[in-house]
Amino acid sequence: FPYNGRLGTERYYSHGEINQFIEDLAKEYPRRVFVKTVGKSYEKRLMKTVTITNGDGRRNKNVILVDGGFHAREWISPAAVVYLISQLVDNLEENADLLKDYDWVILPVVNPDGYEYTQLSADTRMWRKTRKPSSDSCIGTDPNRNFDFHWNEEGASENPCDNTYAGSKAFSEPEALVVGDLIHSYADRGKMYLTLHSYGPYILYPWGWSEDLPETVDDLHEVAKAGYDAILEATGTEYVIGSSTLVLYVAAGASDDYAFNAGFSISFTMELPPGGTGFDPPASDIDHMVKETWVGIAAMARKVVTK
Ligand code: ING
Ligand code: ZN
Repeated sequence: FPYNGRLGTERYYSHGEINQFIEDLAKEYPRRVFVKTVGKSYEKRLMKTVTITNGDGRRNKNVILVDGGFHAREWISPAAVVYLISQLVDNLEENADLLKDYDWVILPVVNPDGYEYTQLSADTRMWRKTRKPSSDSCIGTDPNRNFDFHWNEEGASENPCDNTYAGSKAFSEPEALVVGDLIHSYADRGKMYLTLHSYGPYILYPWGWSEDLPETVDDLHEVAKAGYDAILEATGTEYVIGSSTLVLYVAAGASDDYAFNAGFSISFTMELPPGGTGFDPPASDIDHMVKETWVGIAAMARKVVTK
């Protein structure tokens, strides 16, 4: 496959390839696509957002914030984010409604050190956390337990060797802090926050820190249901919708709770379906999985922009 400025769905890509892809898009569409380096991982990889607009030059539109790759082994997440970026950029007319009053700000790989580590060998393939040493003998913190909202209260571990280690303090991990800062910088105009994980299939909304449901649970459910319906119709995959605590387990310090509390009135963790043994869908599954995910995300965004 000669490189045409797009990443296909035939394989998974490295963090460097994904960064190059968004840089190339910004060069190709200098009025519509903007790349910004928003931080560095512990191992000094550059964390870049891509902002996709319709190019009308209007400032301070509403924002839909999307990220992927929190957890190293969940490779289908960055793959789905890459596909979403291509869809928004290449199908401007079809998606005009999604960009008219909204800019999309996207961070494809939140945990690049972990993501690269899982690409090293079969032995490291199932790594979940970041890569900063957290004690003499153990490495990594769960970035999705490291946010400064009810941090470390429930469903997180204080043992640095555990997969859900919350960190030495809230935002001890540079990667989580980058996402926290992004959430804050868009909080006043942020409408939807979407973070892609695997595996489910679930569309999860707050709260994750307690069994309580937000007062606006009906709004959250309505938007999630739009994604559920669209995916069920397109492929037959049936997602489960609900609060993370009630569908899965209580887990404080996650990014969706943080974004919701900061002002994103719609905030979801989307857990894509399993593949392979769970976290490792074969490359031949990427194409249908990322297309299905885009159908759901587009339907949810459509619900948000017409609200
Ligand atoms: N699942 C999420 C996790 O971080 C989650 C589930 C999402 C819990 C949001 C709490 C809040 O454990 C995966 N697969 O990472
Ligand atoms: Zn995850």
